[in-house]
Order: sequence, then C-alpha cells, then structure tokens
Amino acid sequence: MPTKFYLTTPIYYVNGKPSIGHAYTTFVADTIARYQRMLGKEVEFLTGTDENSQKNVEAAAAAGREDDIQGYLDEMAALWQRTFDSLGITNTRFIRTTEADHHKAVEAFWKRVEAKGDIYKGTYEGLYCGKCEAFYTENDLEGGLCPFHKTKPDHIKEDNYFFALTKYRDALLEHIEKNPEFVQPKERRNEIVSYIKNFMTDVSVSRQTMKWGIPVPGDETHRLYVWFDALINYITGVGFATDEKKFDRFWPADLQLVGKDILKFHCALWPAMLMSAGLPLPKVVLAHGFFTVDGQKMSKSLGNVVDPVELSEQYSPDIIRYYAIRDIRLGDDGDFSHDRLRARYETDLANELGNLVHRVLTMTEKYTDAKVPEKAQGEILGAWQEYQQAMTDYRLTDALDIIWAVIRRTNQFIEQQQPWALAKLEEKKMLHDTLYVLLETLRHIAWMLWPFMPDTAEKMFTKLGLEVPKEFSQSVESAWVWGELKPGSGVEKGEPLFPRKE
Ligand code: ME8
Repeated sequence: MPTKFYLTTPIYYVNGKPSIGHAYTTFVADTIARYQRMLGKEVEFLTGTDENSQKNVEAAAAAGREDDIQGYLDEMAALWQRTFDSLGITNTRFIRTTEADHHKAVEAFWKRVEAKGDIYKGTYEGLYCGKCEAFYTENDLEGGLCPFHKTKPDHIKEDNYFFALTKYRDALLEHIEKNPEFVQPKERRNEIVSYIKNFMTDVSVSRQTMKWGIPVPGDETHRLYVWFDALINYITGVGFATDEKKFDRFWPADLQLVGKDILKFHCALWPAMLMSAGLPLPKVVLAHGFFTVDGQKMSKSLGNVVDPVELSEQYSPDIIRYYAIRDIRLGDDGDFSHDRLRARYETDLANELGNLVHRVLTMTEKYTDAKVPEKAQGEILGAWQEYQQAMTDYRLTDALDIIWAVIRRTNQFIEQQQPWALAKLEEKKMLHDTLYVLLETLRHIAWMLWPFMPDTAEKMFTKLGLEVPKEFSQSVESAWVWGELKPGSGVEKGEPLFPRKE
C-alpha cells in the first residue's frame, strides 16, 4: 500500500462567497496535495464549509431566508464547492458540518470527552464577540475592542457546559516542546506557547440561547459551541465514527493548514480535545499569514473583497495561484497587489517562462523539423534536490524561486549557445546537443511546476509531445532522471502560454 498523506484546510463560513483569502489557503493546500501525489502517495485532501455558525444564520436572515436556513446553506455550500471546482482544486472530500456523518462523529466525540470527565456545567460570565464567535479576556482586547472587528464585545452570563481545557496545559506545552514541527512557522510557536502558559482558560462549549447548531448530546436544551463542532470535521472527514478502517489509515493528519487568525483554536483547543478523546494529534499545523489587498484590509464595507473567480476569468487559476504563492512568502503577512500580479504576469510568466518555451520550440521546428534530436548530457538533479527539500519543508515560495532559477539559467544558456549562429555555421552536433538540453530541461521544469501551475505544466507536456496521463503514470524518481525525452518524437509549438495583454 502506498504511504498516505492527509491534509486539510479550514472549513469556511458560508455567510458570503469565497474571497481571494479563502482561495489562497485552498490553493496552497492544493499545491501540496498535488506534490504529495506526485511522490506517489495516497492523498486525502479535505476542505468544506462550517455551517453551524450564528454568522450563517444572520446571513440567511439578511437574505430573507430565516425560515429556510438549511436551503440557504445548501445553496451557499454548492456555490463554494463549484468555486473550488472551477479553480481546479483537487480535494477528495468536501465536508459540510450539517451532514449526518458529522453529527454522528460529534456525538461520539462528545461522549468520549464526557466519559473522560472533561465536561462540566458552570456559569460563564465574560466577554464574547459574536462576530468572531469567540470568548475574550480583557487581555485579548485592543482598547477594549475585539482585535479583529474593532467592536465592543458583549458581556454575557449563561449556564453552559465547559470543556476542561486547562487540564491539558502541561501536556500541550510538553507536546509543542517535544515536537518542534507541530506548530509552524516558528513565530507562531512562540505565540501559542505564550497563550497556553499565560492566558488559556477553560472554554464554554455550549449555548442555551442558540437556535441553530448541533444539540448537546444528552441535553437538547443546549447547542454546541460552533468551534467545538467545527474542529471535529477534520476527523469526520476521514471516517471517525462512520468508517473506522479509513479513520485508522488516515488519521492523524499530516498537515493542517490554517490562517494565523485561527491559530489558537488549532494549536490549543483542538489538540487538547484530541488528547481528551484519546486520539493522536495532527503532525503539523501550519499557519500562513494574512494579506491586505492593494495595501488595504479586505472588507465588505470597503468593497475591496477580491473574487477569485472573477480574477481567474481575467487571468487563469494557474496565474493567480502562481502570483499569490510567489509574492506572499508562506507564513508571512503580505499584500495582494493587482499591479504586482500584472508585473509578475509580464515578467516571470510571459517574458521568462512563456518566452523560453516558445523560443525552444520555435528553434526545434526550424532546425530539426520539430523532432527531438539525439540525447545529450545535461544536469538538473541539483535543482531537483533543492526543490524537493523546499517542498518537504513547505517552503513553497522557495520552491518557485528554485524553478525560476532554472528558467533564468536556461534562457542564459540560449544566449550563450546562440543556436541560430550554430545553424548558420552548420555546427549540427552542437546545435542538436543544445536543443536536446533545452527540450529536456523544459520537461523537468514542467514536472516541478505541475503542483503550482497544473494547466501550464500540462500544456508544456503536450507541446513536448508527451501524454499527460502517461507522464504521471511513472514515479517522480524516474521522471527526474536526465534524458527521458525520446529522440525522434515530435514537438509542437502551438499557442504561446502567456500571450501579451493589452
Ligand atoms: O475562520 N489572508 O472561517 P472563515 C489570508 N469557519 N488568509 C485569509 C484571508 C486573508 N486576507 N481571509 C481569509 C473560519 N483567509 C472558521 C474555520 S476550521 C475548523 C473553522 C483564510 O470563513 C484563512 O485561511 O472566516 C483564514 O484562516 C480563513 O480564511 C478563515 O475563514
């Protein structure tokens, strides 16, 4: 059986359509999923929608659908799913927390935690931001306001069920200490350690006032706090309480990708819940940064929320994912800039990659009748090793830098060899060797590029006379050997990959 790899994105609220922020996390996940498949692993890739949230209920009401919340959720979830499909996302399951499977999993999970003695009844009195659906202490606030919404949190007092989160303080700290790869990147690790040590409290995990959400097992007068239910989606997604065989194969997750806004939930609450339920913890939680759009925070009120579908119609999903992953270093905060997107399109894509492919194929048509010439020696293994290391460490931006270094070197090689001069001088052997090296390098570039820009890579394979399914039926180890491109096979220049824009 092949090795497995299980990765997840957050499940998103459906109170609006996907923004470029949501698409970013999902693009990053898709890139990693494709790379892991390229290594021959059996990949489970989960994304989906977080539907038991008060935010969704409010959005349904605002749309005049308060009597048809489920119908509203169905439509919105379908919209999210369609969006991810149209963006070329290769998730293996799209989970919705209103699914029957998920309710089963939540019930089974709750019972385990309760049996462990980690649920108790108490009175919650404190601060609550309804927009975040999160509790805050005075310490968390900025000038008395929610740090995310800049609004005054509500003071609430309610009889709730509590989860004994603080019972796991030492165990969490020990786990993070012993497993430095658990929270990534490093800055986030310091942040979470400080939170666990100094600020973490038990959390209320039920609400009496809520009408939407999963009822507390055994006490239908309460509904589960949405985060307690939402986090469980990650195990529902691989069969917890419904398909034990699948669950044993895929859990724990190899990678859980989140934005840094939901770090605490994923690196404190979630692992403590798992410890309580006696389940293993995910291997890595990787929190990426937040980005602004053209220097401004993205918000509905500013009207600057970027729709990834509209932008992809103008460019293409490949181009958007390339831009976002190259320009915003994974883990850092950044800015999504329309000007830089355009500049990178023109420079990196049209001038550097597109031009390289076009030039090499034009020369092959001209000098060797569009046939791959006899094999010649070349070197690419060093780049593969660096690329692989970067991909293993989830340094995606570095991996793109490595690919672009190859592209630049290859463009320089053309300038240096001057195939057109070799043709004039009738230096056939040298001309053919040069063309072989160039064509074979394009094949390697296409392979490395595939997780990031699948359509572009597949077009490159086609131009090189390779069949996409056949290419991927071999292992990456055999693909990165030098000299796989067969002499005598035909290539076809076709349309430019990145035509100049008006
Ligand atoms: O938090 N920059 O869902 P959500 C980078 N349902 N990433 C961004 C972004 C930006 N400007 N805007 C959004 C929730 N994101 C919960 C999660 S998981 C059990 C429950 C991405 O719809 C980023 O991944 O508010 C962030 O963590 C996520 O969208 C929040 O999505």
